[in-house]
Amino acid sequence: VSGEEKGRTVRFFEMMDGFLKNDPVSLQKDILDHVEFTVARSRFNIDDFEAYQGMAHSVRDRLIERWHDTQQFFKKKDPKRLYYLSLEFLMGRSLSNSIINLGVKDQYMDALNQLGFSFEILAEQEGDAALGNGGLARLSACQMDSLATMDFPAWGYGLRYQYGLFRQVILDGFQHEQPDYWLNFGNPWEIERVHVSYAVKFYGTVEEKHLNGKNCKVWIPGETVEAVAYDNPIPGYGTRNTINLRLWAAKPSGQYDMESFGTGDYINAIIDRQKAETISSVLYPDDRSYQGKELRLKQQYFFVSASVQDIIRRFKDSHSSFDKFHEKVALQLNDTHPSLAIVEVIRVLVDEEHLSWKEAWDIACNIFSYTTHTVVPEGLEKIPVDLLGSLLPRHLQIIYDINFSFTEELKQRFGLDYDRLSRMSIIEEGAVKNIRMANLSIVVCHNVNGVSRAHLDTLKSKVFKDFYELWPQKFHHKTNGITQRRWVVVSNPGLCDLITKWLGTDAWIREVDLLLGLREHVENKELQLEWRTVRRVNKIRLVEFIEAMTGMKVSPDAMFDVQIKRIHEYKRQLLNILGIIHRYDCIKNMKDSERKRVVPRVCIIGGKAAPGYEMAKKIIKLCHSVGEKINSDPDIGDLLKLIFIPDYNVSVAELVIPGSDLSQHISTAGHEASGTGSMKFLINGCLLLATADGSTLEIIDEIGEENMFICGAKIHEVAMMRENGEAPKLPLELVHVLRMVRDGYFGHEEYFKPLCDSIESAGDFYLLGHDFPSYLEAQAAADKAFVDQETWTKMSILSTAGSGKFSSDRTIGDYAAETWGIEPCRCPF
Ligand code: NBG
Repeated sequence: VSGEEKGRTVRFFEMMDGFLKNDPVSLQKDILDHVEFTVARSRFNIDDFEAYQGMAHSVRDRLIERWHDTQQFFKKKDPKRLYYLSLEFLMGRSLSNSIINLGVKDQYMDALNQLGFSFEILAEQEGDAALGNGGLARLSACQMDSLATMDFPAWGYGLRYQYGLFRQVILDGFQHEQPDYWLNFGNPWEIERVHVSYAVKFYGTVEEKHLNGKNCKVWIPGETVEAVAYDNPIPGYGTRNTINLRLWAAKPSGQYDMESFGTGDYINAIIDRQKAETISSVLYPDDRSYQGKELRLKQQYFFVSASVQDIIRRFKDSHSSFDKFHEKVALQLNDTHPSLAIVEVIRVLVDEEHLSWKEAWDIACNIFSYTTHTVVPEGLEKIPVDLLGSLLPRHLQIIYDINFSFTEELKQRFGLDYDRLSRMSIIEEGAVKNIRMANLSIVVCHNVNGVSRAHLDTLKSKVFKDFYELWPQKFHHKTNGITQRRWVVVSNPGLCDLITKWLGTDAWIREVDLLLGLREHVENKELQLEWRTVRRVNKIRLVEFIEAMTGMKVSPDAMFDVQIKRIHEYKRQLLNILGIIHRYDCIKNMKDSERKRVVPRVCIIGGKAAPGYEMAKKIIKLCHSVGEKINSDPDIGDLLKLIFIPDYNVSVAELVIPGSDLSQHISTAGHEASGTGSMKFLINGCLLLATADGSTLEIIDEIGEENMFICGAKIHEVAMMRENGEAPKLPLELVHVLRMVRDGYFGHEEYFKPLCDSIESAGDFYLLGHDFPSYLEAQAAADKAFVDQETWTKMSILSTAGSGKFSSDRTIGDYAAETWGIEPCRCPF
């Protein structure tokens, strides 16, 4: 099947430096060679995009070299490997990150300067790889960076969607979705592996056969699709290790059905086969519900089947039995989306490798672990039994077998407690029978984790209560983290240099706890001044970006108050906007003397709404309508501005975060499993205005509540209010603000009515009414702190200093030691 790890090794381990030289002259030659021969443009007439392509291909060569060295080394050492399965990876751009991690940034800068190109302009040519929706997808990208940097023998597996997350275009304040055909101009960061491909089967029937003295199940598929590998090298920082993210693309199978080709309808037969490609064509743009869609299920199985075949093939290359499989392989499920991998492993081991059920079961229970990102039971993924049975008939049998043994175990343990049995069963009975993918995952996985401490509490007490009672030892939390390489070194070079200068070392880029050392200098006036200067430069960069995107000029003297994330009712962008209306209204009613004391604000909101999520789309429109009113009000001037940044993505975040003063993370307590945006702001020295939810609670522990602006009901209070079912009386300020919206102060009163209703007459599920006063207080406290720039700067320095815990290096270190049992395997040269 594969040639990638076969063939002769040509004295690999004796070569110290690799083939490629990294001095500026060699780099120039490589860039120009690629422009001429890879991009096929004349080197005498190169535009920025072609120069970017030439440069990207030269970087790619260096990545490939290290990739080869790393894979050869892993193969020789044969360590236990981690396979990270995720249907989503939000990688963003690769150019800057790659040259930084490869340690060749300065050399490239010199090379480009001599060629007369600006690195910044070339970097701007690259589009984002947006093969994911939101937090879950960016988390997997950060974790890949840490896995590589920490030398872990790991692979990522996912899908190579042809259309990534839609582009958000705003017309008259409304969100429109445009397809992101991101591969249009080629993708220099991937390597197509035509020789690494696997047949993935669908539909058909299962037959009983008697083979080699045993009864076997044989799956006769009705359709076969080919999965072709595309490898995306992920370079570690400060190491030669470069690991792999292997993404699968669907292609028509090489096996021809002579029947249909024989009937004379040659064209239609080909068109039919071509449909296979649709499996990997498009990413589902909803970050929460995927229920009951056949194509989605096909995507899940397609990627899982190819990955499992690949993993087993790699293992068999160097092992003749499965005795050591669990010592060599750990599989991590990023949410339940890849959970069919469990069933696929059992199927392959039993039906194709002829292990006994018991052997296959033991292996599965040893190798799989599962991360959940969900906070409410309704958010858990379910697949209709009929759908799964028709698409994957053999897998349905296996799921029933697993469920049978599991329910027997439950009966032994709890007796005939039918309520419990029906709650915990993998099969949900009802008008439509469903498979509960989370239950399947918990039953098999040896380790189930939430993504923050508070999230684990919710899992234990609510979402997986029954399972926690049964297997308390399975449940853990691994607080999320983000990579300081992308989120400081790449995106905030000014701050990066400043930190390195004051710590006297750049070692914090690998050992982030060293940031604590900044605390010693927090009172130092020189540091404070330099800190402010760096932040000011970033703000000016953001001002220019805002002008380019929206045509609005804003003042860098104002406080930049930012909320960027997916638009969701629970994330409460609505609370933010209503707070802005309140601020606007207050300013309008102030006397001139009072206005002098107002801290000017630029409020920035950005994020995408799932295409079918009406309320979220209304929130976007409200933001625009309110913005139009405020921004064009001459009476307000620079005291208040509201900007919506369209098409929020990783690259936009890289620009906005370093230039923000204040950022908002104001989910209704108990609804954000973790939240990782807050961590990116924190490490960049932006202060947080937040509710006590998800990871915020742990940020409070690290930097102290006095360095943040905390508001809103606590998790247990939310639970109590919900239980009591009483709709709290709305505060007068909020009633007034809602009246303005209802009365058409911002136009579109009919369109906005459901937003007002959700608070005033539909029970205010997200408790905007309850939290509004304390939210305003937290905002007032932020204003007050901002006036005293010295205090603000100290809070900012302490935020960065205390952010170490929230590095994905820490998270990955914890997973490696506590869940996966893997060790670093560092390429020696
Ligand atoms: C998100 C949660 C966040 C969490 C990230 C990463 C999805 C589906 N879920 O709270 O909402 O930080 O996952 O764990 O993206």
